[in-house]
Amino acid sequence: MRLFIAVELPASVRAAIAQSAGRLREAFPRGRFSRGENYHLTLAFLGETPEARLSDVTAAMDCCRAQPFALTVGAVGTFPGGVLWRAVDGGDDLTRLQRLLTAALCGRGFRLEQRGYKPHLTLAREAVRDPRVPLPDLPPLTCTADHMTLFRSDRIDGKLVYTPLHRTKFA
Ligand code: 2AM
Repeated sequence: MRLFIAVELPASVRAAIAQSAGRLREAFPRGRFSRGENYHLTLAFLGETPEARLSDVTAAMDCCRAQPFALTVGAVGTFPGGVLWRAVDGGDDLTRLQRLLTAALCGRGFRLEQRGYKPHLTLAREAVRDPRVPLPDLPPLTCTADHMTLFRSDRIDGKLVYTPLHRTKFA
């Protein structure tokens, strides 16, 4: 199963982000825009993982001690290959949590990609910009991160479907 661990966002924030993605469509007339229900902030990407390792993943999550913290969804950016995203600022709390979780997973033998962590929410893939259209001014959005979730990712009838398997509360 293909797994990743992410901070889920409240439905109201997901709806506001979906609205902001709608406002970007003129500047990015081509692209596969994510479904609003799928917005999340990835902390660790495990990729293809045997089911027998699930308990090690959840144990790694549960050993991370964290307090709820504020997240701000801000600027729009792109990665090469057409990933369109909004940056997420979670300050030192987010950095600390991501490092704790990575260390807990690596300590249980998981191999994670060591590319630098750039907290973001993916709005679209294969997005192509129309340079004549200026980017709209998108107001920042804030919310509280109070848990992290282990998701299984499946492609069903061409759609990415994320199923929550385990949640660890921050308290
Ligand atoms: P992305 O949105 O930037 O593609 C589910 O696929 C989640 O895991 C997405 O948030 C995705 O980030 C992330 N992800 C996919 N492949 C990844 C990889 N090789 N390394 C890190 N994160 C990855």
